[in-house]
Amino acid sequence: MFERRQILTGFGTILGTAAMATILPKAALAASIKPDNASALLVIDVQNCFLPGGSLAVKDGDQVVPVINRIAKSFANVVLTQDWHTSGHVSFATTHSGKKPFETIDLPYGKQVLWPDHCVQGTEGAALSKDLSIAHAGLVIRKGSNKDVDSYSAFTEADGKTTTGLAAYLKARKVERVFLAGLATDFCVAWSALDARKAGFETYVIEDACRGIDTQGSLAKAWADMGEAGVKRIQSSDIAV
Ligand code: VGL
Ligand code: ZN
Repeated sequence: MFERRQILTGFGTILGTAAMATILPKAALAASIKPDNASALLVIDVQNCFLPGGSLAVKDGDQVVPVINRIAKSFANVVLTQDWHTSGHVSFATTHSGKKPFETIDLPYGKQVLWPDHCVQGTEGAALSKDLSIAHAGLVIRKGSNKDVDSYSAFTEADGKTTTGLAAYLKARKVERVFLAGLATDFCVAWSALDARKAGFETYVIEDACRGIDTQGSLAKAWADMGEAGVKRIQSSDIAV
């Protein structure tokens, strides 16, 4: 199933990584991952608030949609997530007098970045993009509904203990590998990927199917943290469609 890695490792030991790229035929590099029944695609927060024109728009966020629609066809198991806050949520700058978006505060569970109001339950901004086309998705997880606790992760709230039930759902369905796509790379995608590793899943982030917010070095830090945790960074072209 992961021929690319095996090929790279084989050549790498003999020739070193620099030589590899030049001698490997392109066909051997393309689309070497074939999702099976033990694979799930997690589509993180592709919601209007995070798309151009939204209150917490991620740059080029809309560009992930066609990529996700294409790869989703290869997955029997797809889970969608929605950031789903109360009004007056603790993560909103407007909830804290004198605070502006992108400042941070200390909360009982740790540092919290403050955001513009976004993804309020039942609003148009919280709706999934109308351009997402994944009718076969089996589950929608809504997270961040606790007024006093944020939840970037699709698995566990920011208190580090309250579960959304996603890991148990995936395990009940015999999923061993998760692939992440969506918004934003450095917050909800990264936190979900790190928790997927903690829950014991083989974890892949599909870089070109994600876009980041990148505030105060968050994007570089997210990739570093994910790399350290054993999250694999791949491209959508690595997935056989
Ligand atoms: C997100 C910031 C605040 C995300 C959600 O989906 O990455 N980022 N809430
Ligand atoms: Zn949020």
